[in-house]
Formats: sequence, structure tokens, C-alpha cells
Amino acid sequence: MAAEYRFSFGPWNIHEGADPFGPSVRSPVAFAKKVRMYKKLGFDAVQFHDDDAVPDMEQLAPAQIVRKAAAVKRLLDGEGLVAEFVAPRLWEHPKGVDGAFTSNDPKSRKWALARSERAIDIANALGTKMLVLWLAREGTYIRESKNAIDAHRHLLDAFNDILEYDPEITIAIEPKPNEPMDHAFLPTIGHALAIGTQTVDPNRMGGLIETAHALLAGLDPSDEMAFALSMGKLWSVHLNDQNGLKFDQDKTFGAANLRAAYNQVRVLELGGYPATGRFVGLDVKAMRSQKADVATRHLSNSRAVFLHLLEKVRTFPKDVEQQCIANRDYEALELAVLEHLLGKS
Ligand code: XUL
Ligand code: MN
Repeated sequence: MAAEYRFSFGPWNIHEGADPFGPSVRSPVAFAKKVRMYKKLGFDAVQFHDDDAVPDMEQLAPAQIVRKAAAVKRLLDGEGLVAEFVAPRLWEHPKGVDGAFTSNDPKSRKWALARSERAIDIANALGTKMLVLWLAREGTYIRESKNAIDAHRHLLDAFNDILEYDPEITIAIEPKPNEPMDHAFLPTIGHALAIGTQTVDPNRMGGLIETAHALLAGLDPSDEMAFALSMGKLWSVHLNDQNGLKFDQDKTFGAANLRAAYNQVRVLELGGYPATGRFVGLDVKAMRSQKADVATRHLSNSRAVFLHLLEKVRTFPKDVEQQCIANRDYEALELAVLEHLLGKS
């Protein structure tokens, strides 16, 4: 069963535990060491920010960036891993302080495009055709600071420029409604896919849905996934969990709401996700209190929970489901689901 679904995570998912209120509590793990952990943890693909692959990229010429990325590709090959996507990290550099593609400063917008082009070069060197855009600072702290209509047009221009830079690159937008901004542009998959239809090549525009981001938007993650799946636009997922409307928690998949997690696995099954060849990404974070030697458990545990829930989805009695639906007895269906999850059927 595990072989059908293939799993991925990013190097940022093994981290030092710093949060806005305190510094690191664990020593950094070198990238080469992280790469060696993937297979042991049950994962087959690596998700990258551009500077996860080439940390000093802002100081390097394009050809040097490509050479460094090619060395990372050899590292992946050596471990039998593939790169799933590259995401330009536009939110840490001073030039992106007020947004990148939607900055009011044209010089910043120009930088954002050049940085995205370097990210595409890295993606090509790593052997992936997918660019993920988490639009971190594309939004506002106060509404009056930007013309939001212009901002959306800037986003469309940027997507078009990216699509034109490389005729094979595909873009998966990872929507998130807030954090770091008060309000982010393109907060849901509906917004992301709608703007995709306006680009020069809608076929190369899709989405990545993260559980926590959908919950922060007050939406059901499995329905967000269903929306994208119905159009063949679910190109990756960031499964995790979120306990209510607070900071983006990136908890272990299923840890806060097992039933919602079950429904996310169910919708991936209904949508034939594994047959698309796409990966199940786990964007999860270890608790700050976790000791270093067990600070990868959140990854293997999330994968294990996914596989347990997959078994639950596949063994749910179909006849009961059909009968309850035929009788419109959703109370009975709900109890059947709960009892199944509780191991009573
Ligand atoms: C931010 C988030 C990012 C993206 C990758 O909330 O989820 O980790 O997934 O840039
Ligand atoms: Mn994410």
C-alpha cells in the first residue's frame, strides 16, 4: 500500500526549533545529512526552496547557480531521491520586505522576477518542472498601503513572465490567507485557479493545497482538494494539522482532527491521486520541546498516520455507505464512520 503513495518533505521540515519568541533549541542538521535521512523515514522526494539548494544564490552568477544545483542533483541521485519542486524564497530578502511581485517598488518587482528565473534554472538543474509559489508577503498589513487591483494585475504579469521564461515550467500556487501578512492575495485555491485561467498558458497553472492554510481560511481542506482534483489541478499537497485559528502550526498530520485527516485521505483516493504520479508532501514541524535525536518523528509519524487512514478509507464498508445514502440516513452514516475510525467495524 505504501508503494502507491509516494511522500515528500522539504529540508525546512527538519529544523532547529526557533520561533518568534525564542532562539534555536537544536543544532542545525547539514543538508547532506538530511538528504541521507529521507529514505529511512519512508520518503522519496525532496521539496526545495531555491536557496535550500543553492544557499548563497544572491551572490552568484546564473551559471554558478546552475553548477551548484547540478551538484545537489548528484547528491539526490546518490540517495535514489528526486526533486519534487522548487519554490523561490521571496519573503526573506530585504528587497521583498513589502511583497515581491506586488511590491509598490518597481525595482523589487524586477528583482522578484529575476529571482524566480534563477529558481527555474535551479528546478531544471534538479530535474523538476514544477515551481511552487507560496505568496508569503504578497498582501497587506493595512488595506490602504496598496492598490489591490493593481496588485492582482502584477501577480498575473509575474505568472506570465515566468511561463514565458521557460516554456515547460509549471506553476503550482500554494494559497494561504494570512501570516506573515494580515491578509494575503490569492488566499484560497479558488483564487489561485481563477487567476491561472487568465494567464498565457492556463494548462501550466495548478495548485498545492496545505491543510493548515485551508483551515486558517475557515475552509475544509478535503473540499479544497476536491475542487482542485475535479479540474486535474491538484499538483501537490502539504498535509499537516492545525488546532483552531491561531498561528500556522504545521502539526503532525491528523494530530488535531483525525476525522478531517481521514477525509483528506479519502478525497485523494476518490480523486485517484496516486495514479497522477504526484507526491504527498508533509509540511510538518517538530514541537520545539522535541530533543534532537527524535526531531524527525513528526515526519515518520505523519506518514504512518496517512497510511493508517488509507487503510481505514479502503476498508470502510461500502455497502453500509450505499445503504445509508440510499435511505438518506446520514446519522447512521456518521456513526458508521466514527465506529470505523474507533476500530469498532
Ligand atoms: C508557509 C509554508 C511554506 C511553503 C513553502 O506557511 O507552508 O513552507 O510550503 O514555501
Ligand atoms: Mn506549505
